[in-house]
Parts: sequence; C-alpha cells; structure tokens
Amino acid sequence: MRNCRGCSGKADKNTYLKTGLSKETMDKTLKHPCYNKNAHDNARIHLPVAPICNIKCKFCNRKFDCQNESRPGVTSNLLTPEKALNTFEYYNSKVENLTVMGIAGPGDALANFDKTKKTIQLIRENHPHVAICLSTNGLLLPEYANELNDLGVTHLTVTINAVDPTIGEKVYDYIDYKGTRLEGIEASKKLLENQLKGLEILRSLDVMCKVNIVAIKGVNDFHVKDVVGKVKSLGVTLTNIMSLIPVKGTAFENHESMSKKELTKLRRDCDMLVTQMFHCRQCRADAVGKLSEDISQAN
Ligand code: CLF
Ligand code: SF4
Repeated sequence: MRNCRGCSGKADKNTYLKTGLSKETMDKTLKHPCYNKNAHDNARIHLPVAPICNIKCKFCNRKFDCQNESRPGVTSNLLTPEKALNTFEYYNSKVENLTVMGIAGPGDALANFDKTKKTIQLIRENHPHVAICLSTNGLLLPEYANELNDLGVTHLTVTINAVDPTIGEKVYDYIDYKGTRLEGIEASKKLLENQLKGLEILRSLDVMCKVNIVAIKGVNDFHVKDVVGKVKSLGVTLTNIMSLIPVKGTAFENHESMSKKELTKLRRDCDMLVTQMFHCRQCRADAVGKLSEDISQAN
C-alpha cells in the first residue's frame, strides 16, 4: 500500500525517492518551505479566495482568518480568482523563489470549491512550475480528493484536532454537511469520519500531505499524541502541532495558551512517532514571502 506521504526538514532527495510520488511533486516538495525546512530561501504566497467555512471550531471568530492554518488577527482581503492571478503575478515579479501558491482561507478551501478550483486552474495554466498547496478542515475531502489531484494540487494539509469524538465535541460546535447542520458528538463523528476517509484516498494519489493539530490546554493537548499515532497509521509522515491562539468573542478567549516550552516538548514527544514541523509561523491567509519574512503588510 502506498503511503500518504509527508516530508520533513530532515528529509532530503533520497527520502522523497522512497515515497512513490512523481518526480514533479518530489521536486516541488524540495522547494516548499513548510514541508522542507531547508527550503528557507523559497517563498510562498497565500491567495485568500475562500471566505466561507462549513464547520464551527469553538476557537474561531469568523471575523478573522482560519486558525486551523493561519494566525488570527486581521481579516484578509478577499480576492476573486482573476484578482488572485494578478496578485500572484505582481508578487512573482518582486519576490525571489516564489515556488508555492497556497489557499489557506480565510475560511475553508474546499467549502469554496468553485473559487478554489478556478484559482488553481489559472495558476496552473500560467505558472505550471509552482506547487499548489491547500489547507482544509477535511469535511469535504472525500468528495474532492480525486479532483484536487487531477487539478494538479501537489500539497494538502488537513487539520485534525481530535480522533476521539468525545474530545472533538469540545473543539467543534457544529458542521454543515450536505444541507444539514450537525451538532455536538454527531458533528465531530462525521467530521472525523470524513477527515480519515479523505486521508485514505490521498494515499493513492500524487499529493503530499501533512496534518495540522491545534493543541488546546486541558482540552485536547493530552490527546495530540493519539492524533499523531492515528494519522501515522494512515501513512501520514509529517504533522504540525500549533498552539491555540485565544481569540476575542470565542469560547476560548480567556483560555491559557501553551507556553513555547510546552509546545516544544509536545512536538519533541510526537517527533518520536511522526516527523514534526518545528518552524511553522502560523501565517496569515494572505501571507507572502519567506516563512521568516512575511511581506504581505509591506505593500
Ligand atoms: Fe501555506 Fe500551509 Fe501550504 Fe505552507 S503555510 S497552506 S503548508 S504554503 Fe506553513 Fe504557514 Fe505554518 Fe501553514 S508556516 S501556517 S504550515
Ligand atoms: Fe474557523 Fe478554520 Fe475552524 Fe472554519 S475550519 S471554523 S475558518 S478555524
């Protein structure tokens, strides 16, 4: 069985050769600053074309960017797919080594599938050498995984905050799925089912994936290792644990965040199971530049 492959900062070309991915995807991974920490001179751009979300995480205030991938703070400007292409071209002429186009909100990339699809098509047609990277909560992943592969998506992040629905219901308020709103445990069960099914499908495709986990003290932090173990059993080889950022107007607005030390310890513990990302910047849904140097607010 082929794995849903991730890679790590430790990985080199020989590592990727074992993955079963195409040479094109392997080459793009080597130039992806999130998937390969040695690619720190490469830049990525997030094109904020996806305003809607189909779930409600209890830590999310929809005035801000999706916290499952991005740091909250300010609302990103929204772009149409055509404006997104113009924005890409503007920055492509200014930023060296712009090798990745990501869609990371401000809502969910797949909950806005038409806009996401059009944006991917425009970038692929005009800039085929750029890696196409999406992040999603995974609710619609079983429905779209094959089409994403056909569209040329090379990298995909699924955020999974719990693999036990009784813990999941403490993280998620509801999901909107196929015209029905599910709440509580029913919501977290269906979300988890689709996230895992989506990862299963990705195993057979030419898409490198990682799993993000938002660690919330006393809610799911003690369970993060279980999440990492579960996704490892599905072939995932790179996970990214991020600390909750408390946001005003949410159930967790006064919740204590993990300290840097606690986060590093959790990442190190989980690194024994699956390679961890230690260099995530929890960037904005409209971030541009190297991970260490977001220039989105400078222009
Ligand atoms: Fe963007 Fe995410 Fe793709 Fe990277 S970010 S969609 S995988 S191109 Fe990277 Fe930013 Fe961390 Fe995300 S540093 S928040 S992991
Ligand atoms: Fe908010 Fe992202 Fe959760 Fe949607 S998936 S509710 S945008 S944090």
